[in-house]
Amino acid sequence: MKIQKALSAVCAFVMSAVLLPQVLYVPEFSEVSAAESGPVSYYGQLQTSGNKIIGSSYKEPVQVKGMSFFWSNWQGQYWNSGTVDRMVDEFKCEILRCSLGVDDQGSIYNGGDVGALRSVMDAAIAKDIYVIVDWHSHGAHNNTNAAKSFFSEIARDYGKYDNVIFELYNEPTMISWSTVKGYAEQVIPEIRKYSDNLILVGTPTWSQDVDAAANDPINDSNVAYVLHFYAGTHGGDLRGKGDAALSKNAAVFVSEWGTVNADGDGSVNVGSTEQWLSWMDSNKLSWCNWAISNKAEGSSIFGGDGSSLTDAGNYLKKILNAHAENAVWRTVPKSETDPDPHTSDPDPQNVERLSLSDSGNTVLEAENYTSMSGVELEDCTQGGKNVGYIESGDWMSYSISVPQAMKYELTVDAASESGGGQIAFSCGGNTLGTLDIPATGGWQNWQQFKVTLELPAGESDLKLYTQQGGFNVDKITFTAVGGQASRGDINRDGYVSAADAVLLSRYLIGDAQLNSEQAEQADLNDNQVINAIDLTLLKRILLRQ
Ligand code: IDC
Repeated sequence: MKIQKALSAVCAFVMSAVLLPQVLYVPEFSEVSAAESGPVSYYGQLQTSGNKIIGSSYKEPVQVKGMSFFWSNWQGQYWNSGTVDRMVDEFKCEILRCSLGVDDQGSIYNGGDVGALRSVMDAAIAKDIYVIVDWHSHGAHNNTNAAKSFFSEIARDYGKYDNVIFELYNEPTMISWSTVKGYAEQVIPEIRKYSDNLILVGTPTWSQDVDAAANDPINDSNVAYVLHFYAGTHGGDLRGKGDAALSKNAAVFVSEWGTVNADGDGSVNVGSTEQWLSWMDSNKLSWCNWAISNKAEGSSIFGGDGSSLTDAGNYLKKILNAHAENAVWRTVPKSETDPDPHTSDPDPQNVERLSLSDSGNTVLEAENYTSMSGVELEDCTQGGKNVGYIESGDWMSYSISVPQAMKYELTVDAASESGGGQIAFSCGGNTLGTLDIPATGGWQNWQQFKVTLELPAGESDLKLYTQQGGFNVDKITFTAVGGQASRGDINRDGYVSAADAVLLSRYLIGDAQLNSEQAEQADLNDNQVINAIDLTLLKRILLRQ
């Protein structure tokens, strides 16, 4: 059930609320409200959860995709509600990034227009999409006070909208992470006076060194680190930095990327872009593409006439429209993703019985239960699905077939953000053993936990009952212990060999007696009867040997 994760989100919210000053500002300007139903009313406020970003009302990883406006001071003609509507309706953007032009000394360019920024933000809120307020500078730390007063004002007026994301520093250049972090630590409290929304922090080397940030993270519960790439220039090395940051449990946000070269020009590099897109999809990284512009350079989505689409424009429209085909908020009714939709238990599935190998490994995918109570499936970072929302009293049942009664070591791939829990394994009402699952630091931070169980022979239902929740389970690997049978050594000479088959054959025709220890070895399927089936099982073991 979803209570566990909802609780941790509530705790995160309460904790961040505690850090807020006592008096929350009540804005005086006229309220903006969503005229349409879009991703924001579905997912809610974006929040970091381990290395993922989830929604306050959708507790699964959220990935939103959209476009970035160009420097406001140079392409102000697009900073209006007409462009926002076109980006949402035609391009299917779920997020827009407002790159407010700020010079290298950290001051808003003369042409920069905060009024236009506000009208774009209002239009985005009306369309129910996410909107990033980007302090688009390469030298913001040179004027921290300007950033502080700007973000304080914007957070005061817009921080209560789930739509709004604050991006503190587009791209620091060749400066240290500690300098950037020092700047962010001064600006963040200005925002936190009014809002606990997601904050994006740019990283050194034009927002590439997310690994450096992940090694020394900012102490705030809702911060993600920014990675920018240009497909014509950057490839696997930069993705490696992203992977390193994710492996340190940092949330990564691609607030700007280009299909072209890092100078913003050149032709669309489809091959490299596709590699980047699939990497971002597999890590559920949200993104904005550069740029809503008609400047004569390859990254502009508009041509010289200001409205026709360039190669980059057509390509981005295609990518964003394809994403719209599958986006959860467009395809799954909200009622189905609301907390704990399970009203009737158990929930059956049509799954084939799994035959366990008696000599090697057999993998059981946790989602292949035949029935369950109270759990849900979700996308797994290890591939496929995992079982999630497992809480005390929830269970999954699996149809298995065991060639002969023997010990198996079960390796359970499990994850738990905090707390963990305990699984009790049973077959036919008999408890076989229990396994403790400790916290792994994230709902997709998979670790392996082992327990050895003696499984009865033949077909049975293996039940995983949750003594205490909660945790996620991805798969269980069954390893026949020692790769050899724990039965079949009927003459007790330490080996399962042809001599045992001869002894069993003689017993079956009444030509030999077995003592109780030998009889236990002869009852290969552990059904309390020694007959020709046991001889067949024994012969099968011998043939494999
Ligand atoms: C570029 C514009 C270019 C402009 C330049 C000014 O495309 O026309 O002359 O800014 O600095 C980034 C930056 C983004 C750049 C873009 C392309 O965030 O502002 O825009 N880029 O160079 N980082 C990597 C590439």
